[in-house]
Amino acid sequence: MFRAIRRALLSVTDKTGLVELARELQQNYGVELWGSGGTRRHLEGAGIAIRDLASLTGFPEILDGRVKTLHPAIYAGLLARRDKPEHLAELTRQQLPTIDLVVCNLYPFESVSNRAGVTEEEVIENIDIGGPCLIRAAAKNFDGVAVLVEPGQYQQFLKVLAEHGGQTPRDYRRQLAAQAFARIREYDAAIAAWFGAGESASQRSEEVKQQEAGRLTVEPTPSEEGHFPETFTWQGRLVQRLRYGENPHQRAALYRGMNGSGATVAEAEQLHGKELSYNNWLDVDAAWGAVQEFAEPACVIVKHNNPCGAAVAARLELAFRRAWAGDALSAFGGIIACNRTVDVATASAITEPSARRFVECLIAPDYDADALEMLRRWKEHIRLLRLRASRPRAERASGSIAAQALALRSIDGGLLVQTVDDIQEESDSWRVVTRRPPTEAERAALAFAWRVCKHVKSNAIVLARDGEGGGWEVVGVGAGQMSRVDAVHIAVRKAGERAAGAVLASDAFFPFADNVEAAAAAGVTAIVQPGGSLRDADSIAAADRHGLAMLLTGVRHFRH
Ligand code: 93A
Repeated sequence: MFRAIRRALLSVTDKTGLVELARELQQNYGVELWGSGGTRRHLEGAGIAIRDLASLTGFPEILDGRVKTLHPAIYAGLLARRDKPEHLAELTRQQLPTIDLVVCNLYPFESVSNRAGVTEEEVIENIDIGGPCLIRAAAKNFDGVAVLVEPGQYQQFLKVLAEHGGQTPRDYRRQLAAQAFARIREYDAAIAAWFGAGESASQRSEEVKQQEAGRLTVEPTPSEEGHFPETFTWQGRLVQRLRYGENPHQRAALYRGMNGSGATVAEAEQLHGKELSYNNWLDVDAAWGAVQEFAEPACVIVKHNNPCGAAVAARLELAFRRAWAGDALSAFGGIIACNRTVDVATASAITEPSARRFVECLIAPDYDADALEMLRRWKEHIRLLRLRASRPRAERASGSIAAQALALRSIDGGLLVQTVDDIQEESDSWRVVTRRPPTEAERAALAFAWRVCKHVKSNAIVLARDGEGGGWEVVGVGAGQMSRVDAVHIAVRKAGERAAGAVLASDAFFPFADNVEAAAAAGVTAIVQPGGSLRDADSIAAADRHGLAMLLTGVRHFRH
């Protein structure tokens, strides 16, 4: 059955898209709007007429807003059955209106309770009582009432209204009710989890715990090493409803694996700044993974999931300066990861006014108090993250899949699961294949370039060289190219004059000698690559012709 919307009750914490929705409801369909305090003020501020619920209930909001909408006058209008004349007659007797639409999203319990340093009182105050009641009442009575529980639903709702002359079909309202109850279940689960319900860990089997940690459930027997089980379950807990996904029209959320080790990126503590976006999380993950490659003070700057700068130096400040200088144009608006406590010297370098830097996020194991203060004062929005420990290396010796960290990615209708790319490599065992062996300095620079290259999307080429006063730095990156030689050309162009005397790392073998020719023409002196091409001999001959040193790793680092 189709139903028109004459009266709507609006009560939302997340005001995204509210003005547009309210305006369209009012102007196109003549809907009468009623709102709770903050929602009403927000709409009035945008010049939209909306009635005060107090004029319906005859009761003001009390107890600091703990009681705003909890009133029989509202619930009668929501719960009255439209198909029962007695119900409607009763409303008339009591002089109460029916309410046909509820737009309500809840206090942000999930994000507040996950915030670092939050107090118990703050968490408790963010348990929404009235909102879930409104939503449940509207959803129960979906036969007559429509309910929207998040801004992502508004557009489709307006489309449905437009298609049906301002009415909603029953099956659509039923669908909305299902979404509403699912949202309530999710919200209540987060609250119950915070209170510790169902957390009697000692009672749970090891198998269940592993499952919850996002690990495989089966401990393979020796004969089955490398075996993946028949079913795979990953469970996570909502950390953050993201404002949107990769693009504003996509919806998104971040989940954290159950029983986290405290050392994963999803568990990083945010100390300052705006909420991280979907793309921020991806880039923070990429930057953190890359900087963990290094034992010495190191800094990696990521843009669009690829390192654009990286450096290792005696001090973090120098590493930062060199990482930034590696490609200052690309670094603007980037994500910075450090593997040392951010000190005042580093914070001063990041914030120095003459450099006019713009940084989206910074992640580090910690911050000195003054450095943190300096960064906070520098930019209101810069997202500062702390992740004290890095993920422990997989226990390779056991060879068991269950003991290793896994990387999960989705494809249409499926999940791809692999162990993470954390093979231990010793550059000493790389094979020299050219007449000229690398110098010690070249070998060290190659080892640095190779580690960065592992974190660059394929086809990946990294040019690096030693820094003044020690350490190494990236001078050019060619990332995500469909042909390897294009990646070489891009890395060389990025490096400019600094390509001469640099070393080159390639994440996979050279299919043709043109890569080596291009590198040699730019002045590259040494190359590291996995080897394994049918035409390795051609590449090696080209290197010999130009006096380059070449090392083969026997290990490939594709990153797709
Ligand atoms: O504190 S409450 O649990 N008590 C209520 O009666 C109530 N009614 C709606 N919170 C209540 N709400 C919530 O207030 C809604 O779920 C919404 O998130 C928020 C909107 O408040 P305002 O319109 O004042 O910004």
